[in-house]
Parts: sequence; C-alpha cells; structure tokens
Amino acid sequence: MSVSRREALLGGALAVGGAVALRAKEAFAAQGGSNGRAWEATYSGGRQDVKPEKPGEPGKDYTPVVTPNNVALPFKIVDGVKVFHLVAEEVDHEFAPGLKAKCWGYNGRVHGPTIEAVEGDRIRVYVTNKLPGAPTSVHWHGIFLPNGMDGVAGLSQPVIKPKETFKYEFTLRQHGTYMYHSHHDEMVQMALGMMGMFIIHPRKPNADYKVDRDFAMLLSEWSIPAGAARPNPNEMTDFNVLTFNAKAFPGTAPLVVKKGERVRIRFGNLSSMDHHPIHMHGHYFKLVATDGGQIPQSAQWPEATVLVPVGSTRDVEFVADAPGDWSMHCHMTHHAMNQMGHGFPNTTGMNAAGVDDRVRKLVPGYMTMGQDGMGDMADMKMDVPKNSIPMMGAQGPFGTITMGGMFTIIKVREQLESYDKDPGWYKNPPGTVASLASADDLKKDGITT
Ligand SMILES: [Cu+2]
Repeated sequence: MSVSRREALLGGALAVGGAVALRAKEAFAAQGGSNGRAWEATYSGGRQDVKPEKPGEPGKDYTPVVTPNNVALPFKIVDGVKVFHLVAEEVDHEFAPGLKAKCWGYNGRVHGPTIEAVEGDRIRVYVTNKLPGAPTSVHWHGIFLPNGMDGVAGLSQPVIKPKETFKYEFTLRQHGTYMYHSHHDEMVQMALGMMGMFIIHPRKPNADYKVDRDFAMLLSEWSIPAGAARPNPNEMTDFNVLTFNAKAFPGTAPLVVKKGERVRIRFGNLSSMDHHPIHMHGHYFKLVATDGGQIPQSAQWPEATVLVPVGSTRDVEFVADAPGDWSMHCHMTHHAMNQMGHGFPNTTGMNAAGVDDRVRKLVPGYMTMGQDGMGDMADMKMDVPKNSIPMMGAQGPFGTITMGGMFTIIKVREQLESYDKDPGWYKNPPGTVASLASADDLKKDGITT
C-alpha cells in the first residue's frame, strides 16, 4: 500500500510537532519545582488515584502547623487510612470581646478546624450535616482528587441533606497549603463561616521546607450590622468585620516566636469579595509557595506586603531576627477597622460648636465626632450598641492602638517561657523608643517649630 504525499507530509509534521512538545515539557520539568519532578506529576491533577503510603505521623514526619485562635482536626487511623470527621453546624462565635454572632461552621468552631496530613496519606473524611435545615457539601480547594470527590453539589455529588453523613476518600498526591469550604449555596454558607485550612506536608521534605514555626491564617470578611445576631450573607461591598482565623483585633491571638527562628505563615483567603494585601512590620518575607505548590528558590521574591487574592493561598517565610511587637495587618485601612468605622458621616475639619448646642435641644448629650479624625474615639469609652465592638481600639503599652479587624501582632522574643503563653508587651531597650523632642534637641539640630 502506498503512502500518499499528503499523509507522508502530515506524518512528518506530527513527528516534528511531537518532538517540540516533548522538548518543551522537558525544559519545563528541568526548571519546574524545587523537586524537579516531571511537569505532569508536579502540576497536573489528571493522574489517577495513587498508591497510599504509611500514614504520616506528627512530630516524626512533620512539624504540626499552628492555627492561632483555632485547632487541628483530630484523626484516627483505621487500616492505614486517616479518618477525620467534620460536623457542619450552627455555632455561637465570638469575633472579639463584645461581639458574638450565630454563624455556621464545623465541629463547634468558626472557621472549621485545620485539617493536616502528609503527601501519600490516604484520608477518609466523614461530613455530618447538622445545619438547621440547609443541605451542604464540602469542596477540597486546590487538592488533586478523583472528580467525584470534589464536593461541588449538583455537579460532582448530590447535596448532603440535613442529618445525613457523607464519606469522602482519596489519597493525597501533592503538598502545600489548601483550604476546604462549602460548595452548596456558596454565597450564604461561606459568608456564614463554612471554611477551613487544609495543610499537606511533603512526604520527603527538601532542605528548604524545614521551619521552626509554621502558622496558618485564613482571611475572611463579614457583614454584621451593629446589634445584629447574624452575619448578613447578602452584603456585596460593605463588610464591617474583617478577620484572621475568624477573629477581629483585639480578639486575634499573637504569633509568638523566638528570635532567630525561621517562620512560615500560610495565608488563605476565602473572603466573599476582597483581596487582602497583608503587611508585616520589622521584617521582609519571601513568597515561597502558592496553592500551585512550592516556588523554586530562584523565583522567590522578597517583599513586605503579600497580596492574597480571594480563593488563593500564599506562603511566606522569614527569619525573625528583630525582637519586638510587630504588627501584621491587611493594608486596606478599612480592613484594619471594626464595625463602627463604617457608614459614618464625614465631619473632618468641621466646626461643630454651634451645631452641637442646637442638636442637644433635640437629642440630649449629642456630640458631633470626628472633626479632628477618629483617633480619639477609642479613648472616649463611648457606649456602643449592644453586641457590637468599637471601630478600633485596644490598650497597648503606650496608649490606644487605633486598629481593629484584620490586625494581629507578631511577638519576637529573645527569651520565651512557652509558645502558648502571651509574653506580654515588648520591653524596648532604653533610648530606642520615639519620644518627645527636648528643647536642647531642637536647638542642637536647628529645628524651629
Ligand atoms: Cu483586606
């Protein structure tokens, strides 16, 4: 049988095309990932389920992560499989002292506890639905798994009806920072808190991976009108409670580390509508991983603010070499603020003296506020509506800290009693705190005021 000229040409073209594709894949593999695995193995979820390995043990195969203000989800091992149990339910959650709301979460917590495992682990997660009347499902965000385990209600599985328990089972074939969240009635269920972190440690960590302290921080946002008992899931733009691990400052627990330690912070963002640029003081960090995996060292970059987009995770690492109390917060100013800072009339620069006298005739005790900015408001000890928190304010060692919301403190200490105990405020060495300039200082440096 003769081969036509067209077929011969086509065959040649395919062969050339195939070779080019192969070379591109090899090139990608050569530069791909710090572990240099093949492109498909490292970046594709398309492989079939893999053979499980022995369940990884905390302390031996990995150093457990710390989830400030939350805990790890316990597990047991049954015939070589790690078995977890999530219970979806309504939870009375406190965001900060003075502000509670009825939320939806898992296992009595908002957000759900952190799931932690090791690459190669076979896991089985039971999900019991104890929500008041609502069906649900759980999606394992960023994790390679068989399609039917992906948790998208209607698309990859039926909903989990109230009182039902579903079973998810798959083998973990990647490592990194991932998340889990409801994937039914998403807008409502996620706005009410149904989410958590999912950390997978590498089976064979490379030298780059080891850190002394490993933290997980899930970013989210809420609309809770002052005095309301439930977050409003219909809000699109005006979120007034911004949280790290579902806590607003001063409800956020500090991140306690020893000087010189190598620290990793894993950020996940499952806010409804906002990305969060998280800024850390006193240090810079390196962006070392995304939800697509570890970034090769040559491609990591240093920065002092990491943008964590919605639906993404970002891992940063730094050496805590500067003792002190360093703030870490979302740099969107309205995101480092609590409820009462929103929807407030702008009175900056206004002369309210006459207005106050007249309004007081109608509203006794009335006082216009904010003419000189709002920094003093935290000091006024004003009454706030029942079940609400002032827009900002916690007492620091030098006065009021005018921040709230997505704000926390990294406490770096030379001596530490325990990681679990707040070491109190940092004691600055004498002569290293900004202070009132003396007349002599001004004279010496020729400053006129
Ligand atoms: Cu933000």
